[in-house]
Amino acid sequence: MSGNVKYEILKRLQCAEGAPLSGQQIATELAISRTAIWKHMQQLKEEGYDIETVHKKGYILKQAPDVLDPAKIQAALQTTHFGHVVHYEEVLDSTQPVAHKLAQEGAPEGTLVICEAQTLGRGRMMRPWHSEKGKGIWMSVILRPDVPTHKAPQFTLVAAVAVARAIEDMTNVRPAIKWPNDLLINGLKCTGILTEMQADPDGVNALIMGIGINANHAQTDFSEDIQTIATSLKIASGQQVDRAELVARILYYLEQYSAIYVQEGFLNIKREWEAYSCTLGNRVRATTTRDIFVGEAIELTDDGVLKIRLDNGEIKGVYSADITLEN
Ligand code: BT5
Repeated sequence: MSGNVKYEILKRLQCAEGAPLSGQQIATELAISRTAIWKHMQQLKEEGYDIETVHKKGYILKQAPDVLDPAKIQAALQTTHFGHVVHYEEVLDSTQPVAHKLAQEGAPEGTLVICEAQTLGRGRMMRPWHSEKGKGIWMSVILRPDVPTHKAPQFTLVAAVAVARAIEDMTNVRPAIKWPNDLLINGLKCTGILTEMQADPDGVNALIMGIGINANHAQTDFSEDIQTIATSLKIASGQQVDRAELVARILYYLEQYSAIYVQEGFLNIKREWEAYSCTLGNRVRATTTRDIFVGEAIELTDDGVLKIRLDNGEIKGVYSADITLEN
């Protein structure tokens, strides 16, 4: 069925919130026949949507399958432009290069690239990112903020706050942000963020915001090398997460917070970031490409730099590092 009609039907079924929706009404609104609507409903059922037909009243959406279908994501969207263009594939090497290419070709801000599985998902410094099929959210979003290049790393912090709020809304579990790019629950990693940049001499041309979330994994779904460091939202909340709805929520907050950042600067984002942080006030080990610093994380500066007070009292500013919490 055409993505557009599917989206229009799903949106109406969702908005009806369990009340029967008349086939005639949808048919009139979409200017197609009732038979066509009936066929679309059959197709949705085949795709796993539990739709009840109530005689003479219409259709009720009882349950939607946990799929990252663009029509399902878009039916749940509450954004002005984020997520309005979606590039979906079942399997990709990685969503990042696809988003890079689309950005180079002029894709608009808020374009989403998403898939069910990545075969070559990557973290920072090309470290592998495990992207189990059908269990997680593996997505890249194109942002086009009008900012100079040195501001780009702060968008990792913007995204961390956006994703943390979306997760909290959807699961009632409050993740902690570990500077700069991890979300943890009970000390275990449920989300990693990777911000990459396309720049020209005038500043940022595009940011490719990669977000990986372990959503519905059981502990045994994680491969051996991350068994002891990873968790999922399902493990933490005890409940299956509707991934498409979570994606829509993330896009909502990403749109909000990136606009706040561009209009008002980092300060308001920083306050929210601090409230989620499990880094500040703690003893940390920061491994940068050059040094290892051990001490207390005392401050996030307005530039997004983490300040660490070493045991000898010296204060170091760290732009990017791997952080281990020491207590
Ligand atoms: C990150 O890197 O945490 C950024 C991860 C970004 C992934 C998204 S998915 C969509 C988009 N497309 C991509 O190809 N990437 C982005 P980093 O801080 O370098 O952490 C990487 C480390 O996390 C690895 O070395 C493992 O130890 C660990 N790790 C790998 N997969 C994991 C997973 N699924 N859950 C928890 N930890 C994992």
